[in-house]
Amino acid sequence: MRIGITCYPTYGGSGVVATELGIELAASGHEVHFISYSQPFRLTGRDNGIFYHEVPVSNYPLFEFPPYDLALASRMAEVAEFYELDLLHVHYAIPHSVSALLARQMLAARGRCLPFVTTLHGTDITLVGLDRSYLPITRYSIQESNGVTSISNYLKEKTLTDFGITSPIEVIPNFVNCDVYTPYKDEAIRNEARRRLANPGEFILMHLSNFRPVKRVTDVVKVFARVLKEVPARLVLVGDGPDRSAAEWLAHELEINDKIHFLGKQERVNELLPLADLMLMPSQLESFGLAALEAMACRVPTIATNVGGVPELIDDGVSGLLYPVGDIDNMAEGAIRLLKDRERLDVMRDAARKTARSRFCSTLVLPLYVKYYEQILAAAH
Ligand code: GMT
Repeated sequence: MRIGITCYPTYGGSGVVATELGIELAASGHEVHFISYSQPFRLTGRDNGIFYHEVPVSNYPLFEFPPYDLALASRMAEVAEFYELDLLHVHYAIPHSVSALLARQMLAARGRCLPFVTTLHGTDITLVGLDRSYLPITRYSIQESNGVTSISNYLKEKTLTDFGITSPIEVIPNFVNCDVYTPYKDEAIRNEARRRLANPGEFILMHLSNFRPVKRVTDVVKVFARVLKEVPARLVLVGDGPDRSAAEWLAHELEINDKIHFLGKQERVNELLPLADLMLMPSQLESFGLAALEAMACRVPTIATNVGGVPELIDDGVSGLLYPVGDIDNMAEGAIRLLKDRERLDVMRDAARKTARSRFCSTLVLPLYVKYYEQILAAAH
């Protein structure tokens, strides 16, 4: 198939999922065309069967807000025509599904069929889509999509209830390539690599996100401060975003800044994650929690909040630990008990990797997308 993929290229889990999906599709022989305002950040260095089409958004003094959605729709229609795309797959409803809808209509007027699939990721429904100003058009573009998938049951139910959507939504969970996200085979090499981040005998706690308020990064620092009172440890923060400076301020205030590494945005998180002993994800809401899945594939269990789709990924007490939002004391207590019980930690680490491999590996999930595309194409023609 020839598939056009549109996503947010620089920020957040939906762009990561879209990029990894494109890479996997291309690796299995499909032709993938990314259409976006900049190259998706995880795409660097991959080119077999993958094309990237930038969307130029021209500015003009009259445009207080440059019309990206229109430029995107235009480019989608052009690319679909020039490269004979079979379908478009847009990630994150706003504004991508609206642009895809326009592109489909533009091509229909020229006698061409261009169905599109919308994948819902989370904040497009839970935050942005419920803003009254975005709700009607988001609902319309979801309803008008040829196919809609959501990355968890939680998000599917939320969309059906909050948006009153009547068309079917297919749940296709997020996935991870378990050969790329994998634990170190040799413990000595892992220990050597850990020395860049921690002294021998220190545990490594990690957090990976876009540092938006929904991620509650200051809770990560607070949990770590409590853990540090009981066990020698370092905190490694991967990513960047609006709440980074709040986290840095707190680290200084608590006088633990010398135990924390702010690494900023990193391209190869698969090389960092397996160095951790525990992942922290104390989010206000996660419709899935991709960062936790990537850690689990690297045999790193997550201490997370019991919200949204997270319980569909993490089995509390088995492959990680779940707590109510803001329950800093118990999250820290859970982490300390786990770190002090090497045997229990090892069992949980194995369970985390096993969950990633047996339920969320790209080899299992990719065929679900391909089958879904085939259904959509059959229905559209
Ligand atoms: O919250 C983010 O990190 C951004 C957002 C996105 O769409 O980029 O993430 C959502 O999609 C991810 C990938 O499917 C999910 O793993 C996240 O749980 C989800 N975030 C929220 O629901 C807050």
